[in-house]
Amino acid sequence: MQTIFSGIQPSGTITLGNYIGALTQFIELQNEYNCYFCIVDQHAITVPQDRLVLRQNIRSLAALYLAVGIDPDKVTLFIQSEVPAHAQAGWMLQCVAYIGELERMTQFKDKSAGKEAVVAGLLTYPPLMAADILLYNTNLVPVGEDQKQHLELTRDIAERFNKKYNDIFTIPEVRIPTVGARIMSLQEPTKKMSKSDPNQKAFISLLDEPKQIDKKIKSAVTDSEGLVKYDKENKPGISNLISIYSILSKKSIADIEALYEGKGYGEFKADLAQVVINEFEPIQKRYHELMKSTYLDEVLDQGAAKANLVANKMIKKMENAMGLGRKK
Ligand code: ATP
Ligand code: LTN
Repeated sequence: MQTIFSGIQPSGTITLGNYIGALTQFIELQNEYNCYFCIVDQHAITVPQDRLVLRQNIRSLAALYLAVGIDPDKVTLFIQSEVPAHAQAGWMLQCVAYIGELERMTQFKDKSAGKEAVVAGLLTYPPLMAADILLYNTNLVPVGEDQKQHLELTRDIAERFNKKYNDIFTIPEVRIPTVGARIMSLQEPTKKMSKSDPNQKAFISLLDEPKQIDKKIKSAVTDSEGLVKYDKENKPGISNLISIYSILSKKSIADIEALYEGKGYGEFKADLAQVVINEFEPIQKRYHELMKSTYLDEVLDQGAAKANLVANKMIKKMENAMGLGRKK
């Protein structure tokens, strides 16, 4: 059976973008692959976090993974910082990665732009991500479009290590969904929807109340044409909303355009809000039950135990390949 690894940062509450771009893929794949899904809290601290909020977001993300349908009997769900091998392998891979290639990463450029003091972790984020993936002999990494560049770098780092030291890493492939790989911000539809966007109106979170969802969709930026027509170049706002509608309702874009012919954005937006609310309602119900239970901790303990076992084997191989410590 082939192995899958993917991670989500507990940098806020997951958004409709994370749900469509990442989580729905995970649910589909868990039946056919040996899956590792990780709450990458060490990645989240590359930008400032409040410690109590971070703790809350970690737990909440774990509950949301389960609430959307991730089955802990099928997958290994764990918290990155509870598996020290990630930081250990991350360091070794920092000694393989070049500063030049790290500086070229768009995520680094975006997140460091305009900042006076940029922490080193923001630059060295990709070797840690490569460590996450390479520790588990991963074959496939399901992610949204924005992570493609990081995956290419992971492959380069793995190939470089294999050539320079010893051929121990599986070279992973990226898996990007054909639709919904890049859900856009509701306020700036040329920018991706992001859970850490300071503008709350720019994203829909999985835990938003029906009223908030309705309000956010109604105030989503569109255009003055009033035509429900998909045209990504010239009408990015309405096109983004049509994509969301299409993915969640499983109706084709053409069917949606036909359905709203001669009708304005108001009616379309009200219906879309209902589609999103209906999708989230059962998830939110399960989420609140899980947050109260001790089951969540059992799942995370078991996940960390399994991940530690597998990852430590790879650490030994890496240390042997590089000549660290004594032969084990
Ligand atoms: P942050 O705002 O902290 O950078 P984020 O919302 O961009 O967070 P991540 O935790 O970095 O989310 O990403 C988790 C997964 O969701 C990744 O696979 C990523 O590619 C995917 N993803 C993130 N944003 C979107 C989006 N707007 N559309 C589709 N997929 C997305
Ligand atoms: N960089 C990713 C989060 C992430 C990840 C991973 C994704 C960290 N480690 C390993 C896939 C595999 C992000 O910002 N979305």
